[in-house]
Amino acid sequence: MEAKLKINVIGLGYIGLPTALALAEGNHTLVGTDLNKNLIKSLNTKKINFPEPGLNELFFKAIKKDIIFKENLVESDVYIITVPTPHNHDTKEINLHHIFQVLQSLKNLLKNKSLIIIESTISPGTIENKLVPFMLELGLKDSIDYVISHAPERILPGNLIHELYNNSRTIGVNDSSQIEKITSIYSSFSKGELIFTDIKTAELSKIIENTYRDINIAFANELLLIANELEIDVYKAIEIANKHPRVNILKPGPGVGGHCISVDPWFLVGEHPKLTKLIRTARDVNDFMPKYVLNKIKKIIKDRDLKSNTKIGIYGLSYKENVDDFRESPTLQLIEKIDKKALENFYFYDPLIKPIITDNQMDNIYDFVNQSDIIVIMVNHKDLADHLKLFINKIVLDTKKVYPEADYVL
Ligand code: SAJ
Repeated sequence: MEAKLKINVIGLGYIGLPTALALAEGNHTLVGTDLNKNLIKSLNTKKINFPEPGLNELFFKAIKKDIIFKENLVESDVYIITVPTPHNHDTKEINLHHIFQVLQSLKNLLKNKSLIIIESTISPGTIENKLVPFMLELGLKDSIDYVISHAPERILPGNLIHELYNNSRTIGVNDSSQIEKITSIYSSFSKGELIFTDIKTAELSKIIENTYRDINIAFANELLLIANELEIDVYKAIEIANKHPRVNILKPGPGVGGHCISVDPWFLVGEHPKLTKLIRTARDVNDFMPKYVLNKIKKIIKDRDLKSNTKIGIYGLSYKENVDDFRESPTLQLIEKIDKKALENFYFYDPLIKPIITDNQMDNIYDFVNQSDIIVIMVNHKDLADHLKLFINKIVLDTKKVYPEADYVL
């Protein structure tokens, strides 16, 4: 039987929490840490605070296995770091602040070759050029006081549990003596293949997965712009093209949001500006889409000779369907582009987003629809299908191609 390890998962967000829960189901002893007091309180009173199919069941299984949730780090054999790595909006550089903070707090807990696994997305070269030197300044030597590995997550919000258990995983580690231990950790729940490589290759592979998707979505979006100019249905053209055995064009839409696909490619652009023409252009195409939605709204108002104070209801604030995450969402990008004065004519509704994140955000779909002359569908939440009948006498712009009765598609 494999050795039982004590594992501290640090950062209990979309990735950290499910990972800690899945690990707790296996043979290891689990502590989940987050500096958000309210989150820890809620977990300790057996409440999960984000909607994800299957997560609740997993949570209660982990509780039975005595998982502990705490605000502080706990001395362990393994530390798995799953804190956010946002990017700086102006310079596009990665912001490692949260990781540095965790490493600093780990200083007095690390013993002979404690294993640190970074699951957070980091740009290629981060461990070698930034984290190892940071640890050295703290007086900690790589491969003596600790060993570091990079095991980027690969899970899709909305299908998180299935992908957590079934996706293959990339694991970057430069010290091969750690492979057995890391295998015992991830194979305790993952049915996917564990692909070991060096750290820098693992860092790059994660970024290019999301960059690949960004470029492909940008292609679909550019096709939409072309087809609209040609006055043909882009969805039909894509459907036909996709019959080719080696063509699989993605779906155009109102833009790309989320903390992954709309962020990670910038790390490459920021660090290799001369080599990333295609990647940069794809980002620009996707970033243009919310503005294109806004232009379309203006055109509808003009073509229909509507008043300048026509009320516009935007359905959807999250970055995609059935998640409550609104980071970098196309709707938030659109809001940034609306003139301050015109903003008072816009209303926003999202059944999954309870905190107030913008002006004129409504929490009742009936009031929202009543207030609006034009409704713009930005996100295809499951809730939408139940309420489409309310839109019947409204002018509807559908950016997701989900409402056959819509007056306009993007
Ligand atoms: N989108 C389109 N058209 C499409 C597909 C997506 O416009 O055909 C938009 C979505 O509406 C959304 C954005 O792109 O705004 C991103 O959504 P997504 O579902 O494609 O991906 P994420 O950001 O939820 O998760 C991604 C995944 N990466 C890849 O598929 C390569 C996931 O596997 C990663 O684990 C995750 O990023 C991450 O954490 O890096």
